[in-house]
Formats: sequence, structure tokens, C-alpha cells
Amino acid sequence: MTVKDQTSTTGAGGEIHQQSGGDVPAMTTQVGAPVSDDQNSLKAGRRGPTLIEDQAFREKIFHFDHERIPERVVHARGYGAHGYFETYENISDLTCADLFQRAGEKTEVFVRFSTVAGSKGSMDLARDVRGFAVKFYTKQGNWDLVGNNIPVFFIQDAIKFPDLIHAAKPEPDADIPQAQTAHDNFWDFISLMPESMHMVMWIMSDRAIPRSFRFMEGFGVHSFRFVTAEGKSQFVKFHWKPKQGLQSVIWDEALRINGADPDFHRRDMWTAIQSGDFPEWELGVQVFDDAFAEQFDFDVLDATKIIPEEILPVRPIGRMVLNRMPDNFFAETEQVAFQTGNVVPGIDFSEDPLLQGRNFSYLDTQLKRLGGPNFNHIPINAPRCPFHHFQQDGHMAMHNPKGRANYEPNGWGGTEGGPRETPEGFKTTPVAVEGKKERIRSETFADHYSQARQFYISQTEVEREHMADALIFELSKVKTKAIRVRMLSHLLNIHDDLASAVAKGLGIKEMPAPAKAALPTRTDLVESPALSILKNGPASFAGRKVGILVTEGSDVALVSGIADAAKAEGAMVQFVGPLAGSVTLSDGTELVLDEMVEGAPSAIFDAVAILPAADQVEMLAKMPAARDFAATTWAHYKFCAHNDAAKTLFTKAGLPDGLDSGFVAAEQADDFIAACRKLRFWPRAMAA
Ligand code: HDE
Repeated sequence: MTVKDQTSTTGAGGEIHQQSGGDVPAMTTQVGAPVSDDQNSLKAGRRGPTLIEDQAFREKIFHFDHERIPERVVHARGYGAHGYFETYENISDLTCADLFQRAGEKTEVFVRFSTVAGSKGSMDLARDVRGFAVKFYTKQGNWDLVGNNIPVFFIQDAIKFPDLIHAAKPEPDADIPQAQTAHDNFWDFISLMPESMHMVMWIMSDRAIPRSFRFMEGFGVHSFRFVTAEGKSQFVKFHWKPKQGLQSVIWDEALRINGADPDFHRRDMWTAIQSGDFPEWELGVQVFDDAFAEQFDFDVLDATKIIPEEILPVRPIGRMVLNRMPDNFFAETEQVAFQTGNVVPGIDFSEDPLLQGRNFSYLDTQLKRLGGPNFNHIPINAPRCPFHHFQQDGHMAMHNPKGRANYEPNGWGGTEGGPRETPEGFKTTPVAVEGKKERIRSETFADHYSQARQFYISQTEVEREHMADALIFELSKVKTKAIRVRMLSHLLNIHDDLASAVAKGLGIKEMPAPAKAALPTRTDLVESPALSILKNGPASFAGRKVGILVTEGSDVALVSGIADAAKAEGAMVQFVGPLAGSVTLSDGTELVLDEMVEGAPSAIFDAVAILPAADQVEMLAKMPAARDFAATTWAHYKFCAHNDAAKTLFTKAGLPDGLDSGFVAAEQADDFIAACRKLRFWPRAMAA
């Protein structure tokens, strides 16, 4: 509805105060009554007081007061995107799940990535597990694969989840620290929970500081079940593999990025999708039967264990493309309700006690967060296929069936009688269950260290160093010495090198005795290269970002040479200058800058080019932020294209005289981009 142009009332807007008319809709109340004045509340007399009679004012304030819903207890900070899943081939030999029956079929998906510990406004680069939750809107109902970017979990039994999360969150008296596990409570709990040691290796690795959501793997974690139409059931583990390759930042970068751009991961996803560079993952499965499961000492129902890909390869069954950002963050990303209980015929649960507990928790938590039992009526949660049931009423009911039948059985027959059961419906696998009813942990869950060790030995030297550094950083924030020592006693059961490095970093001279273990650590488990990020780097530099530092008068041929080579590779380019605005290049063209160097540390780029004009470099070198830009390019083992003039900046920034071959002459733009495919010049780290 539109109303005629009106004269502005006094109030906000100044010269650009706009009125409705033409394509600009008229502002209304919630129930559609047009509003004539949104600047002034109704007053008795020019100077007040305000009258309670003002229904439009009261409605506006009332609604504002209730804008917040409880944030998620865990995974509060998240970012979502829409897309589709495309099935590669019919896999009816494995499952009758409808979405996997037809090659080329596309199923709509919504994905929400998240951190776990921080609250909704926390920064993106926290050292943390990332949530990787996918809602498939299949023709047979919604299937939610609510996974993480790490394939194991801290605990084996859901009953310990509240303790784990209490320990990880800010300590309850001081309410610090935010979005960090580097504090006494967390490590106190962890050091008393040997079952968490495998997961501890993962969160102390670079997996916990991904470069972006686009460059991380996802895992269903638990063993689930695939079931065929004939009722044949096998275990299945789900894996998401990013087509973009794996990549993480290093810890010092994470700290800087959190300051420069706390929304780094959000911005990355937003920018990639908005610019048409759609991220893609392959969904793969490890499918195995009971006989296969029995060959292991560990239990496939134990969520602290993996089956190495080298033993059971991951079979790709489809791909997921994310190609659309939500229209509204709250409506979609905030209100989306994932539930592990949302499975479809052909996919079933296992008896994993963590999964069993989750099946209760996710349904329960939605009632609190979304305020009633009808959260599946919200468009982001509603199935895209037809649905019929006799559940009714309650807060905010949107789908209210017509007709008299609201119970079953009923004798009304035909369509009047409403929906009935179907032979194609979900069937639980008739798994044999035996034994006494008791509160007990199976002895098959008792090996806490062997796979932790296997993860550690599967890493490159650089990655092992990062793990030791992460442990030293985290434990340095732990003030209680007994907790540090207790952690060391566990590390001794994992690997002596790791324990010694951490002891050294913490200044602990006397090694404690190794922790008492329910089972001794197996030292015969062989390396699994699939567990290392650096052994699985990308083949291309596509999707990455080059920062080009320029000044007034920078050489246009060098600037465009690097920019063109980067773009040809599919990488993004951003221009950084000493000040905001623009610079005039050597040929007089005006280059609009994306950032000024004070707001754009080199940490936000995957590689940089430093191309000052010779008569500007002294001025640049006087700027602490510019010196820092050069110094961190070196310190973070980045590739750098540069001209001769840049050497003045390098010297002032404290870089060594003899630069290494990670520093490339800017004329060699193609060689530079080819080098960037390795993402970092690791030999510099090894030489340090
Ligand atoms: Fe969650 N978890 N979780 N979790 N989880 C939630 O559900 C819970 C676990 C995961 O983007 C909550 O809707 C219990 C493992 C993701 O909206 C809550 C246990 C894995 C998300 C909950 C676990 C996850 C959640 C909070 C131990 C990896 C975010 C809000 C038994 C496989 C989904 C909500 C999103 C969210 C409970 C353990 C992944 C409280 C009780 C293991 C990705 O219900």
C-alpha cells in the first residue's frame, strides 16, 4: 500500500527524510494500519509527558523489547547459507534413503557453520571446534546431519555434556574468558577425563583455527546406519570434503584477525557466495558391517574414535554447493532448528550413547529457544515435501488442518479420515539388545590414548610444533600448577616428544609419572596421512585472497600484473594503501583502495604483494602498521611479491637481509601465484 506524499513532520532524516509514494511502501503497524509520524510519540502538550494512548509507539517498543530469543547453549555464533546437494549415483545397495536413489538429483539444503564455546557476538577465530550442520529438505522429510569439523568428540556418554560445556564456557564467578578454553576450569575437567585426549589433539591442532568455513572438512562423528529397502543394515560414517582444499591460519594470525575483523569467517562466506564463487563439498561415506567393526579393539559406537581412511576409504556419494545467502539472518540462521532425530527412511541411529543423548537434547532445546512446539512451522524448518499428521494447536500454530478428523484410528475413511501409516515409512533396524539394565561404560570404550598418538604422529613436523605451541599457550593461562602437571601426565601417554616440548614451554623441570591408563597406548597404529592438513593442501590458489600494498605512484604494470595473475587463478584481490580512499598509479589512473594498512594486517590475506613507489617507501616505512604488515608477512611464512623499493620497508621492519625464495620479484607474477598454491613457505618455519 502507498500513501500520497506528505510534508515531513519534525524529526530524524534531515534532508534525506523520505516519504512513501511511488515504489516506496507506506509504513504500517503490525496489523497494517498506516503510520503518519514515526518521529514523534504522542504527547500531552508540546513538551510532554508522553501518552499511553499512543498505540503505534507502544506496539513498536513492545516488539523491540522482545526481539531476542535465547541464544543456543552451544554453537551460539553461527553463519548459514542455502544451496543444494547433488547425488552422484544410485546407492540403493547401501540405503533406500530417497535422496540417494537417482543420479543427478538435487536436494535443497541449508547449512549452518558455527563455533561452540563463544556467545553469539564472539569473534570468529576462536580456537574451537566448528559446527557443520546440514539440513537436507528431502522428498521424504528433513534429514539433519548435525556434524562438526572434527571427526571425534570429547566425551563418550551424553551425561557428561553439561559438565564439559560448563567447564569450557566462561568461569561462572568472573564470567571470563569469552570463547576460549584457555582457563583453569576447562583444563581441570579435561585433565580428569582421559577419554577426551584424542579430541584434545584435534583442538590443539590447526583444525581448530580454520582459515574459513570453506576450507574445512565436516564429519557426522557418530556411526549411523544405512538401511536398504530389503532391511539390510550397515554402519555408516559421514564425511564432507571441501573441494577448495584444507587450510588453516596460524595462531598468531588468529589473534590478529580477531582484532582486525572479528567477522572474518562470516565475511569470507558472504563475499565468496555474493561474488558467485560458490563453495563446494563432497559427501563421502565409510560403510561397514558388524564383522568389519569387530576387527578393531575399539568400539565403533565410541564417538572418540575414527576409522582411518587408509583402512576404509571414503566413498564419495554426492556434492553440496552453497549458492545463496539467507535473506534474513534471524529468520533463517538464528531460527533454524537442527535435530539429530530428523532422519529419513534408509538412515538410522546407532546405539552410540552420545548420539542417543543428542536425540533427546536437540528437540528439547528448541522448545526453550523458539518458544513453543510449532517451530517446524517456521519456513526454514518446514519440510519441502507434503506432510500430514494429527499434531495440533499450541503457540503460534500456522498449519491448521481442515476437517473433523484429528485422531487415529478413526472410522471416517477416505480423505475425510486424514493421513494413515505407510509401508514406506521409517523403520528401526531390529538390532539385538541384551544384558542387564545398568549404569556402566562398556570396556570396549577403554582405550583413550592410542588414537590420540596416531593423530599426533600423522602430522607434519610443523603441525606437531603448532600442537605443542597451542598446548603451551592454553596451559600457560591455567594458573593451577597441579592441572598443568596432570595434563603432562596424559601427554606422556600420547607421545614423549609432545610431553617434553610442552614441559619445556611451561618451565616444568620435573616430569610427572604418566597418567594411570585403563589400557596401555598402542604404539603399532600407523600414520594416517588423511589426518594432516598440510598433507592435503589444495592444488590451486583459487578462492584465496591477495592483499596488494600500494602507495601514490605505484607502478601500474606491476600492480595489474599481480592482480591479473591472481584473478586468472580464481583468487580475490584487495588493494591496501597508507590511507583510505584511493591512490594515483604511475600512469595516472586512480586506484580505489579496499582497506588502509592500519585496518588490514597481512594476516587477513593468504599472500601479499608489496609495491610502493620508490619516493613513497620512506614515508611508508615510518608507519608502524606498514612495518608490521611486512614483518608478519615474513613471520607467518607468507608468499610475497615485491619490487625493489619494498626492500627499504623490509629492512625497517626487521626482515633479514637475505630474503628467502618465498619472496618473489613482482615482475614474475605467474611464478608468484604458482608458488602461492602451497599457501605458505614452510621452509622459513623450519629454518627459524
Ligand atoms: Fe550438539 N547441541 N550436543 N554436538 N551441536 C546443540 O542444539 C548436544 C555434539 C552440534 O547450527 C544444541 O539447537 C549434546 C556432537 C552442532 O544450530 C544442543 C551433546 C556434535 C550444533 C546440543 C552434543 C554436535 C549443536 C544447542 C552430547 C558433532 C549447532 C542448540 C551428547 C557431531 C547446530 C541446538 C546449529 C547444537 C546438544 C554433542 C554438533 C544443546 C547433549 C558430538 C553443529 O541441543
